[in-house]
This record gives sequence, C-alpha cells and structure tokens, in this order.
Amino acid sequence: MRNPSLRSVAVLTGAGISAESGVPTFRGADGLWRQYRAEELATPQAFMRNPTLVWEWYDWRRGLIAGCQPNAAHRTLTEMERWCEDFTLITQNVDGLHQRAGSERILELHGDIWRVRCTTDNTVCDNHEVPLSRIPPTCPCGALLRPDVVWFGESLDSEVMNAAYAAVERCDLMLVVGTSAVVHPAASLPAIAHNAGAYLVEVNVQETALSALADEVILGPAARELPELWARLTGAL
Ligand code: BV8
Repeated sequence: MRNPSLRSVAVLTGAGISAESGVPTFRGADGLWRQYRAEELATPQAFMRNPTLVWEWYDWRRGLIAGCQPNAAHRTLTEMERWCEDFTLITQNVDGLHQRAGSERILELHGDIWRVRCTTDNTVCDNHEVPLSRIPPTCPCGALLRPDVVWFGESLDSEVMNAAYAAVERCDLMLVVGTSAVVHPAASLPAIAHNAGAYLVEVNVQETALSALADEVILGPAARELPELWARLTGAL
C-alpha cells in the first residue's frame, strides 16, 4: 500500500456509507429492494401507473431518513474536502446525509429525495414535509409532483455526469465507499479513474465486482474504516 498523492481526490459513495446511520441499503440483507422490486417502484412507468404506491414508498423512506444522522464516514469526507485542494464527492445516494455532514462539493448522480419536481413544467423545489400531508403531492399548478431523483431507464443529468467524468479522469486517488457497483453509469467511474492512473481504494464490508480492479480493498464498515484510512493517508497514524 503506497501513500498516493492527495493533490486531487475523487470519491464515489453508495448506500453502504449510510448503512451505519440506519438507512437500509438497496441490495444488502435488509435491502430496500428485497421488500420491493425495483421495476415496481423506481421507474417512470411505475410512477405513471401508480403514483400513490411510489409516493408511499418514498414517504416511508423520507420518514426513516429524517430520523438518521450522518456517521463518522460522512464526516471524514467533509474533513477531506477541507484538506484537499481538488476534491469531488460523487454520490449515488439521495438521502442528503452528505450535505447534513457539511460536504459542499457534491455531485448527486441520482438526485435528492428531499426535492420534488413538477411533472408538467419540471420546476424543482425543496420539500422536507414528513410525513407528506397529501399522497401523491401536487404542484400549485395542479399537476402531480414526483421525487427529483433519477429512476431506472432515465438519463442522468449530463452536466453532473460530465463533471464526474472530469473528476475521476484527473484524480490521483479515488475512494469507492459502500457501493455494490452494479448500477450504471456510476459503476463505470472507478475503472475510468484506474485507467487514467489513479490509486483506487475500495471500502466495503464485502468484495464487489470492483475489488479485482482496486489497488487496495479495505473490508470493514465505512464508519470505522474511512476515519482510519484518512488518518493513515495524512500521517496522523
Ligand atoms: C441510464 C433512484 C441511460 C433514486 C437509483 C450498463 C450496463 C448495465 C445496465 C445499464 C447500463 N446502462 C444503463 C443501465 C440500466 C440501469 C442499470 O444500471 N441497471 C442495473 C441495475 C443493471 N441504469 C439506469 O437506468 C440509469 N440510467 O443509464 O440512462 C439509459 C437509459 C435507458 C437504457 C439504458 C441507458 C439510471 C440509474 C439510476 C437508478 N436510480 N436510485 C432512489 O430512489 O434511490 S439507483 C439505486 O442504486 C440508488 O441510487 C443506489 O445508490 C444505487 C446503487 O446501489 P448502491 O448505492 O451500490 O447500494 P447497494 O445496496 O446496491 O449496495 C450497498 C453496498 O454497500 C454493498 O456493496 C454493501 O456490501 C455495502 N455496505 C453495506 N454496509 C456497509 C457497506 N459498505 C461499507 N460500510 C458499511 N457499513
């Protein structure tokens, strides 16, 4: 394990970084998808077919997340952002815990569960109402509101994606924390960083499809392993 340069750092996070905050992951033992099939809930077709069911699932998740706090892994990334000259946090998560931990330079690949979007004119606004007073919620214009997230089969915001590609192409170090690396195009980012010469470190409680590519795989919970990794990288250990 070499000590890579910390001049330029990119981090990709998934649901696993929020697991120790009490937010269920998607594909783990308590995975969200185990109770719900993705195609039933996280697609535009499902929403058009049954907006009430989809919103009941999001309202339940919002209620659960509202009671969760950022953990030491989220806080370590906030410290890294302050320490590193060029730092980009790329997250697949929609729970808003990175923002609540103080991170600012965030690229939200899949949107944010605390924003809603008008299905007529795409106006986006924050909405932290827990529980929702009305399901499905409607816009003042009368149209349905939808969660401002990216569903399966929907394209990601091109500006966000281009910024993510640029960050991983220029970074010296890329951390991949708490993702099963099965959802694309997010899952393609670590290979781009590796091919561009970055030192790739994976933090997860189990091996993933990325592990063979990583320069270093740290098996353990992010809330314990990320603070320790950061202390080691900055010579504090
Ligand atoms: C798109 C919505 C263009 C918001 C989500 C290429 C190849 C194959 C398939 C595709 C491809 N390109 C496109 C696709 C189709 C699809 C896709 O990737 N399908 C997969 C499932 C096969 N992708 C799309 O549709 C994307 N759109 O590409 O547009 C296009 C359009 C049409 C057709 C083709 C292309 C849109 C993807 C976005 C979907 N929206 N969320 C919401 O409600 O949340 S994805 C959902 O999964 C979440 O955002 C989540 O973050 C994301 C990824 O999951 P993970 O974060 O990795 O979570 P998971 O539970 O899986 O894993 C947790 C990990 O943590 C585990 O590894 C576990 O071991 C670890 N862990 C647990 N505890 C801890 C821990 N680690 C550390 N510490 C712990 N304590």
